[in-house]
This record gives sequence, structure tokens and C-alpha cells, in this order.
Amino acid sequence: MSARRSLSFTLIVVATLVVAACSGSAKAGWTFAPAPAAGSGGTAAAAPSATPPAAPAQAGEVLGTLEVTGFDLGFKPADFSVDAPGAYEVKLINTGQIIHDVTFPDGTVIAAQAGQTASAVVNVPEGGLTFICSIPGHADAGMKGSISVGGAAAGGGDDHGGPAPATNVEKDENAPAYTLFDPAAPQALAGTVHDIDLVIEEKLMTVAEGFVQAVWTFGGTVPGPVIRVKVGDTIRTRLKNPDTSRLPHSIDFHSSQVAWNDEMTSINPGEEKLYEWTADYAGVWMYHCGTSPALHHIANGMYGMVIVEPKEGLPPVDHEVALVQSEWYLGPQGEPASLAKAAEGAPAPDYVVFNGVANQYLDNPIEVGTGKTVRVFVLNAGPSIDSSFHVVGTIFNTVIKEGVHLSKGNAGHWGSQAVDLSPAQGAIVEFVMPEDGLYPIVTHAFNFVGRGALGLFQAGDGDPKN
Ligand SMILES: [Cu+2]
Repeated sequence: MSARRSLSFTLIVVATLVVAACSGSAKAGWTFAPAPAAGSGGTAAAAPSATPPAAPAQAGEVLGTLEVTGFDLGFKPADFSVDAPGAYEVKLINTGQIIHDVTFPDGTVIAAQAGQTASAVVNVPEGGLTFICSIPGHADAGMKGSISVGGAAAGGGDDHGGPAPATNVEKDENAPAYTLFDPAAPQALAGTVHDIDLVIEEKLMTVAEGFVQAVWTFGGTVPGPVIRVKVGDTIRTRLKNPDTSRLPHSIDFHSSQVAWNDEMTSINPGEEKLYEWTADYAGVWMYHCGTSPALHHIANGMYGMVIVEPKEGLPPVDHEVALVQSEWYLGPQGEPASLAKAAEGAPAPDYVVFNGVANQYLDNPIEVGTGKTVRVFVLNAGPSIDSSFHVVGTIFNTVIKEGVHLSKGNAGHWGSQAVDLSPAQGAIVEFVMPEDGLYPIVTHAFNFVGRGALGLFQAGDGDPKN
């Protein structure tokens, strides 16, 4: 369900942009009016008028009606079976937010705008028919179907409806539900010397709906716990690797200045190690396991965020949220993430996620007050993909990224739309949601939005209309 929702939401965002551009072109006053799309007739807006008249494929008795629901982005049902070849009426009910069509190989197009219904008569031959939605991208996203005769496969293809699978790992319908990761940033630890026990746990985790991996964790969660301190504090981390672990592990705090071959060395199952550091610099920092191959230990869940505030603390705001972006390169169900996939020169993650689980804040929007100041601590844990962190509908009035500070109230009134974070980089952003509504959380590398990197802020009741 969540994969479908994520795709449909992506489409709503895209569709909103298309609608805005189309309606804008009809108005005066655009400084840069959108140019007509090349090859008109291929655009979504032009498609309805370009639809060929619906004519029966051949004369004769209509044997029945096949009702297909087109949604964003799939057909339901996608596969029909009829008893005999012949003429059938195909009725498309579009329940999506944008235009869809049913296009057959002979060129018959049954197009319906959002909320509309359209139909035509098609001739189904003995070998059956396949169909797609011809709006660019929709077939690739899953809008494919078939009509078979007598149960035989139509067109010899593997057409099936619904969103395209995001991964080569088969979904397990019986996988346990994921555990929601609380997105609220914790308060800074009290005092100036902190003793922190960090216990490593190797465990099974549902990382996306239907996908379970044997992850390695700091403290039992992916990401590990957010550790929040202030400049000048002393942090004594006792890393414990229980004897139930299969592997050695270690920890590397980017917020510390220590020798790699001292504090960061690996400990075997059954061992523990003290890693003492002082918070010398403020920022949003990564910690991770550095045990070889570090790529695998990070890709399999061993990372987290350290927030170091200035000595005097950060000014209070209304909401504080911590988001860690990272990638999942799925191994087989119930096994660790695939090192081979993670190690590709051009890595193609199955999922890109916020706080460990695909689409969790799409399913469970983060509620904030309308007009209130929201501060997000954001870290890109990678291991390998850049982030372009953006909250749709907002402008960051404050950005503190890797020591560079854009301040609210600056003389030029500069603002920021997206924060670029290479792996291991972190930032603090602040913004306001001006009206009740939904504000999507994305990386603006949009190929990953449909792969789990999508959440929502809900301001007020989420409904801008009341
Ligand atoms: Cu490790």
C-alpha cells in the first residue's frame, strides 16, 4: 500500500506542476510563459482532443463490457479474461488525479480525464490483447494490462497492473509491519559529561512494507539513537558488542577528533570499548561503524546522528525534527543488505529512506502547527547517494550546513530551497508552513522519491480548504 501511495503522491506533485504550467500559459502576466510542448498531441493536456473517435473495431454483436479502473498509477483489474474472441466494450473509469487512457496496439485510445469515464468497443482476437496507458511514463510506472481469451496469456507478455516493482527482491506479503521511528529530535543531554552505553544489536527489521533485512544496529534501531550535546561537553561512549553478535563492529564519531587506529578499532562479539571524545565543534554529525567493509556496515544500518549545539544552545523553536536519509540495497528477504549492489560504481538503491523505513512519514505524517517555526536536523548517512533535501511548499529561512550559516533576517533577505548533502554531511534548516496543509519531505533527486524518500509534514488539520 505504501509503495502505491508514494507513487501516487509523486504524481500528484508532478501533476500539480503540470496543471500550474498549463493554466499559467492561458493567462497574461507570465514573464516566462511556458513554450508549447514539442510534438503537440503527445502532451497530457492535448491528449483528449487528439483522441481518435471511439469506433467499433468491427461490426457485430458486442459480447460484453469490461470495466477497468485507472488510478495513479495502475489499472484495476489489470488482467481480464473473456470466454470468446469478438467485440467488447471497454469502459475506463478514471479515479486518479490526472488524465489516463487505455491504448490498444491497433491505436484505439480510450481517454478519460480525472474523475471521468470513457468507453469504446474493441475487437479481442483469439490471441488476446494487451493495453497500456499512453501518457508518457505511465506504462513504465505500471499502467499495463491485458485481455485474454479462455485464460490463455495475452500477448505473451508479463503485463500486470499496479506500480512497477521497485526492487528485484520479491515482496513478502507476510512481513511484519515496520516500526515507526519517532522523528522528534531529543533534548540536549543534561550536564557536561555524558556516559552513554551503546549496545550493538544484529536483528531483523522491516525496512519497507514487505521487505525484511537482517540489519546491524546501534541500540536496536536504524538509524541509531540521536545523541545531542553542546560544545565543550565530554562524551564517554561505551560500545558493547554482545556475544550473540556474529560480527566485529566499531564506531566512528565524525564529531570527534581522535586517532582512527585508537578509538575506532573494531571489537569482537563479547567485547566492549570506551570511546571518549569532547564536542569541539557545533554541527550535525554522522556516526557509523567503520569495520571492514565499512560500506557494508553502513549500508546495513550502522549509522546515526550527533547534534552538537553551540555552548549557549540553539534558540528555542516550536518543533524540532531529526531526519537521517540513507539507502537500502536489499539483500534476499531476511538477510543483510547486498554489499554487491551497494558497491556498484553507479549504485542503484532499492530504497532511499528517511529514518530507516521507506515512506514511513507518508503513512504517518509529522504533525506541526501552522505558522510555527520548524527546525529539522538532517543528515545524509548515504552510504553513497547525494541528498537534495527539500520540503515542498516551504523556504528555508535558516540553514546551517557544515559550518556555513544562512541566518533568518539577513540583510539581503536570502533564502534557500534545497540543501545539498553529500554522504556524511549534515545541516540544520528552519522554516514555517504558512497555511494548513500537507508539505512533502523529499530529496529533490526525484528518481528516489518513488523509492521511499517521501514523507509529509501536516500543518494544522492538513486541509487548506477549511
Ligand atoms: Cu559494524
